[in-house]
Amino acid sequence: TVHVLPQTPQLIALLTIIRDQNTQRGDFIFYSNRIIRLLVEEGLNHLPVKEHEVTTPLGRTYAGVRFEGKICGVSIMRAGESMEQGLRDCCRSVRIGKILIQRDEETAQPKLFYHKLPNDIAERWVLLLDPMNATGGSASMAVEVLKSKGVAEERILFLNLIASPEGLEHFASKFPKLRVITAFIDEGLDDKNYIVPGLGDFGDRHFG
Ligand code: HSX
Ligand code: HSX
Repeated sequence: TVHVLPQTPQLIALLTIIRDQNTQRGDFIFYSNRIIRLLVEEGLNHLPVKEHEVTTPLGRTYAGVRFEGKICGVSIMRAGESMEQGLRDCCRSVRIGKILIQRDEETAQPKLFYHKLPNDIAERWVLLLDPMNATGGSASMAVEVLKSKGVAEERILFLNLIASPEGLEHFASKFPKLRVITAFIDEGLDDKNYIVPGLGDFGDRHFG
């Protein structure tokens, strides 16, 4: 299932800055981090909480909730690494796994090079991080890696900034129980399988 962040004027303003070809790296990082924070908070909203009561300084009780599960971020290198700080800003000592997948720009086919994941990952909620979901090929390869480590589809939340309709369809048909949280769904893909209007290569704009 796909959850799109509320299209508030604030979010659209942030997206406008990072899509602008004249935005320089410092601003690109700062403003994309603000969107990433929103994605992480929205992702956390999808995790189950238990009832939890506290006493306030006024001696009154408050019947609240708390999250008791364990989570793990998994970034798809290189662009996904740009989302790690935003995750850490919300979850201070979160574990982070890495999957290195590179898309062949001639064929748009993803290739898996490396992965390193915490060994108890199957017991965790996984926040999969990649800012762009174009054909969906790279992210679905990452999901296959996670599934091979025993992570259930319903425990994976894929956080991404810009998705194409093609990428989302690919995901929905292959992994119906997986949740995708995206900030924006773009028009589609160009003949090189780049998202349009998009923002260019996220990894290049963030890392140089
Ligand atoms: C970009 O290509 C993104 O960060 C993803 O890792 C990938 C998206 O392309 P696709 O595999 O969805 O077509 O570097
Ligand atoms: C891209 O995926 C290019 O092929 C890059 O070499 C690879 C990783 O890019 P990024 O994650 O740094 O954007 O499509």
